[in-house]
Amino acid sequence: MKFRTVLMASAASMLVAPAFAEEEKVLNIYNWSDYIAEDTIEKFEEETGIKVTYDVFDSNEVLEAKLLAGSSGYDIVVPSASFMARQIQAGVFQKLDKSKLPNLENMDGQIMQNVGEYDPGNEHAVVYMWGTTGIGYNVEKVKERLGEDAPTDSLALIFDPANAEKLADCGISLLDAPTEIIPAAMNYLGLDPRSTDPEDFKKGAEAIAAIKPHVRYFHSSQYINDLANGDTCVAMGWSGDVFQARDRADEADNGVSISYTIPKEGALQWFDMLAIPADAKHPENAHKFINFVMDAQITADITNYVWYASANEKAIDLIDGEILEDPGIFPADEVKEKLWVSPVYDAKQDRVLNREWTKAKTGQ
Ligand code: SPD
Repeated sequence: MKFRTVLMASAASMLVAPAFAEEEKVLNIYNWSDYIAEDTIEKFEEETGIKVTYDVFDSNEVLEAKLLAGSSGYDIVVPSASFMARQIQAGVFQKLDKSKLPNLENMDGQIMQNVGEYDPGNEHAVVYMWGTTGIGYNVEKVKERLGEDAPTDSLALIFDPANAEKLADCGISLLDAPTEIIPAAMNYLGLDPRSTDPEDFKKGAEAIAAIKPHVRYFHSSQYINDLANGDTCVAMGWSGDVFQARDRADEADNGVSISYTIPKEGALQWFDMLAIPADAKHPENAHKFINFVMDAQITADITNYVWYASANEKAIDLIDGEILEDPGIFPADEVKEKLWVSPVYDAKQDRVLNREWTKAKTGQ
């Protein structure tokens, strides 16, 4: 009897063995460019012995295309929450095993609850960093062209064609991000930036087409260096990226002074999420990485390097005062009230947005 029990037990353990087999010590990460501290990956590798391959992107659309095609080969990806919501519906992600994420307790409960709108119960992802989409500008060059009263605190700086024309020679860039720039243009026009009415998309796109002759390019990462080097002077861009541009200019000591504003009309507030694709080959290692990033010191180091806000409550005391006190990174409550979060566009709305975007970019 005893022998039979042992046999059965060992047969059972053979059946479940693959689930517990130790993963090969590798991890494939796909994150936004300019979005991690210099030593984060090295520290993770040292601590865990896991070898990381780290690739970057600068567009939610590019990430989404890879995820929907399947077999991306990635174990960790970082979609923005509004994109992640529909990717969850498409079955792209696996649920997190929260027993492997003890550092979850470090996260800001309010922010996690807010992103629960996109992922009920925070079952599939945790917040990596968050930020706003606002205006980065070269203080001197804008002043030279628009005077002391240049509306640097307003979307009119970019979307008023008269201003855009005066700034054209020093270079305006817009993010290549239809779900962000069309709503910003709608907001400039006094429309609800969260509207999903095709007519509103069209009006927003027409406002972009009106300034298109004065826009040097649409791109979502090149503007960091261009602003820093003085090669462009206004960018509609992501908060931390503009602060990185300012930092690079300061380090180069090249006389370029960069500033970032959240427009007074309001701005998009977004959350980028750490998630594990359903077909990830190394989910154990992926959980180790997510837990590692939620360590207060590690996430504070990232914020201190990339100038994006952390959603980690325990990290707050470890963040540089200069960053913590900057209203462009951690906005005051009255500014927060003017921020909006992106709706989850369904496939049809997404098609209309993209069609209008193409028309605006090609000036049709
Ligand atoms: N360079 C890092 C940029 C991260 C930007 N995340 C974009 C969120 C867009 N909604």
